[in-house]
Amino acid sequence: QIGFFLIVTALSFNTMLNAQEAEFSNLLQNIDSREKVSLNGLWDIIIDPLENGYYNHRLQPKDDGYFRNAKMKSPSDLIEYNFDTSLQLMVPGDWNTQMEKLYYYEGTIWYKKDFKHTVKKDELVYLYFEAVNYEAIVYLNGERIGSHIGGYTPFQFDVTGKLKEGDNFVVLKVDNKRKPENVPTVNQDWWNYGGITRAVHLISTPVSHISDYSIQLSKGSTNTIEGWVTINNATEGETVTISIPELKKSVNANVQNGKATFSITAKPILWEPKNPKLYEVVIKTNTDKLTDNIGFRTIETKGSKIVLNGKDIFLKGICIHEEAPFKTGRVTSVEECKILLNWAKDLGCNFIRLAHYPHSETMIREAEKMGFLIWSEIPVYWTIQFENPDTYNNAQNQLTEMISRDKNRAGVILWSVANETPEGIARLSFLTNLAEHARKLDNTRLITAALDTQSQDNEGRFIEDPLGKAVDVIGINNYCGWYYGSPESCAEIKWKSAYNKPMIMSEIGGGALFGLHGEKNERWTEEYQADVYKNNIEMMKNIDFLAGLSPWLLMDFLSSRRPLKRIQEDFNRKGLISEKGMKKQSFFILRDYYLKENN
Ligand code: GCB
Repeated sequence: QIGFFLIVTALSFNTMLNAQEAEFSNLLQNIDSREKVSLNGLWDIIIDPLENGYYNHRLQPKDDGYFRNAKMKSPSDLIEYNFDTSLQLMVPGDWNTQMEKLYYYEGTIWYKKDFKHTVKKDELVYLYFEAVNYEAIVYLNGERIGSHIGGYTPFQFDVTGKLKEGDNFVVLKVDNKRKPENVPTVNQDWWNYGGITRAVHLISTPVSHISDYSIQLSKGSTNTIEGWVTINNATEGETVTISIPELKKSVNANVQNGKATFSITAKPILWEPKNPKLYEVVIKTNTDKLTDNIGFRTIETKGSKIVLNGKDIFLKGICIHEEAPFKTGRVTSVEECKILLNWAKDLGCNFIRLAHYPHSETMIREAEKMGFLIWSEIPVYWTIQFENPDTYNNAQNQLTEMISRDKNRAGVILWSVANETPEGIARLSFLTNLAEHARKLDNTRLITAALDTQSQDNEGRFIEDPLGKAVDVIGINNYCGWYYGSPESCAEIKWKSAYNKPMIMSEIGGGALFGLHGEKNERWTEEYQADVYKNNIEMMKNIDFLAGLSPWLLMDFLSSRRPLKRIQEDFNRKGLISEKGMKKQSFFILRDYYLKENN
């Protein structure tokens, strides 16, 4: 009976979710091509663990909270906060690594920034946040303008008419408390960096402006570029021109109901790792003009192969967290992205798995320019509340925002909907719905998920998780030699799959402290880790449906699950490179393997 109830609940949940429309969020595209003012730099902050600036003593939201940014007017005034004499934090940046006392802090911090603005007629202004972890409530000049949930995707508010001539201030209540219903949930193996972790901008556009677009080769074709452009405040029937000067192509399309669709016959040089060709694409309306650099390529699967531009490709990859080299904390600069990516290049990679959440747009764009194929993921990680509709909506929203932002990036070939989720009816329906949602938004890329549910029998490991049905490419996380088995035992393991689909070994690995040496059976030594890699590489050679590999991971990273003193010191040590940039032995073992694979 309980089983029946579960099935009925899962089915009705399923129907409810299917009823939803797949729509983009109208997130401004290619913000670097827009006129914008940066709100980065030092922000005044108030640390507020009890949320005193939000609730009164009856725990009701109050209307004279810290967002009012009140100032004393007479000596007798009682105002128990003052942003102008407060602490300060750098934006973009996590708070944990900027102030010792915030290292473990999870809760609310108020941020305030003063700025000057000149009001111009005939323009719209958006307040754009590249990411805030986790929940943000945003106030402009003391008034609430909106909120956002999810720590790794961008969001924006139209603030036209709310900005004043001259002095303005923006206040954010940022809360990174972990909650069971959140995505990710309460446990995760990476640091819960709080704060305004990515850049903030004021972006101006003409009143009638290009709000979104999608421009790619149509699925399976190498000579038809198709897409659409949406216009905010469009005139019905107006013309949008899309041109690709290098290809000597230009088409006009008419706007109907705010959207123009088009198709261009062309034979572009295809984007690929060895030649990551990008074309300048210009989109023009009567009032607006945007330029983007776009690559064209096809990606599909054939049986157990991943096929790029009609040719089989083996993905030589590595997993990367968005953690800054040398100083730890969140990556905040293009230079830090480049260091990580150059290490991946040095390793011989053509592929990166950006774990376990959408990385910054800068990271994606730099990776694309360098020719990396990219796996991009939302933080549906471990055991989230699969039966909770709010949790589903949150995950779906993060997926929509990720695809919204990066749908024009040729480098991105895989959208991942989950990592290491436990089998079950509610989870299957949750993730199948996410996969369907991603396909409705973008039918040109492949859908994947990293699974750790493979079963084991005398002959080896067997992939039969029913989620395999919902994805195009199966990711497998498997820690032979670390969480189970000795390293030597791995080489012999045989793999079978119930699906005729490509499999990427999306994680393998083991920990080592850089500079710690010993016998290969001594945990935490570089020799032990190297042995894990050698034997796993042998295992890999026996998997005929293996289409790629992305070991765990490029660089050691902070995680509160890793307390072992003198070894971990809060770092997950499975990096091939230490957090200080030192390469461990296993880096060179993996590199040798990749250099011998010659595609
Ligand atoms: C995993 C997770 C990853 C962890 C890793 C580990 O399977 O996907 O987030 O950090 O294992 O080190 O245990």
